[in-house]
Amino acid sequence: LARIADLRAAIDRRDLMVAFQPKVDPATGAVVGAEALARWHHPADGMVPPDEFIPLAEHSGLIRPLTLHMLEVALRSRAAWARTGHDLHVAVNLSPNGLLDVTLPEVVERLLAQTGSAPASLTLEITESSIMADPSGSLATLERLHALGVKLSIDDFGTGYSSLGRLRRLPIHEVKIDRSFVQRLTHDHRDRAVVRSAVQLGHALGLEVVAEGVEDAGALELLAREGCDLVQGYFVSRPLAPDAFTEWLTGQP
Ligand code: G
Ligand code: G
Ligand code: NA
Ligand code: MN
Repeated sequence: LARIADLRAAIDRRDLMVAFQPKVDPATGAVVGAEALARWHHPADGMVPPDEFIPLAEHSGLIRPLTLHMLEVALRSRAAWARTGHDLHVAVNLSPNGLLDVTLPEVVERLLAQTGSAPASLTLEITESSIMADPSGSLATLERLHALGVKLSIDDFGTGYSSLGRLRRLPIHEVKIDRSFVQRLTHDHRDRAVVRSAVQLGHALGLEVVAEGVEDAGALELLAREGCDLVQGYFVSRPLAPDAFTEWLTGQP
């Protein structure tokens, strides 16, 4: 309970930090976007991992203010990068019950206007399992977000059990191949087969395909060869604090 109060205070005081991890084109190395990841530095206990505080936020009614904070910081940061000539998109994660919040599309629309952001410069990452949790409820929200021009991405793709038929009917722009298939790509021919068919399936459905968890040069090279559109992972860069991310961007071609 003390943790919940501390998390609420951190969100209210805008103390929740955002780390950014770049998404790059594996064929050219060009930086195309960045994913915003929440970071919480607890005043007494130090860094609390998101795997702990995101579920806590979900169960204590704090996920909505947390998500709004992430959206606001992500969009403001994106605007600042654009002013220095780096016109990237920014991705924010939605929690499983985020899609059940019927006010989300209005809130997103307002934040886009306030930060002067084009809707297509925002990607919302949604896990496969959260869509399956309430297919009809989440579809309505997804369609309204899609109508705004915001891009939708299926995160952790391949770990859920969404049918291909359902995937085809969702108003999504991107699938993000789960890192469990990408991390050992160079060593495991089965993972390579999974990644190859995920890229082909995504493209056949007109989607962009992103691979996360790229940890070595071999994986990057294979993904480029398979025609994967974007890659993300420690080999390119770890998630970086905002200042470090800006500095990293400056060093890019
Ligand atoms: O890289 P990292 O350790 O930050 O992320 C751990 C998990 O927490 C991932 O599943 C990631 O999607 C999730 N996560 C990180 N930031 C956010 C956030 O702002 N909102 C939600 N819903 N999940 C997040
Ligand atoms: O997809 P999701 O939002 O769950 O992924 C974000 C998580 O993945 C974050 O915890 C981030 O720190 C982590 N991550 C990012 N790149 C890599 C990587 O190359 N390897 C591993 N193991 N984790 C990564
Ligand atoms: Na994500
Ligand atoms: Mn993921």
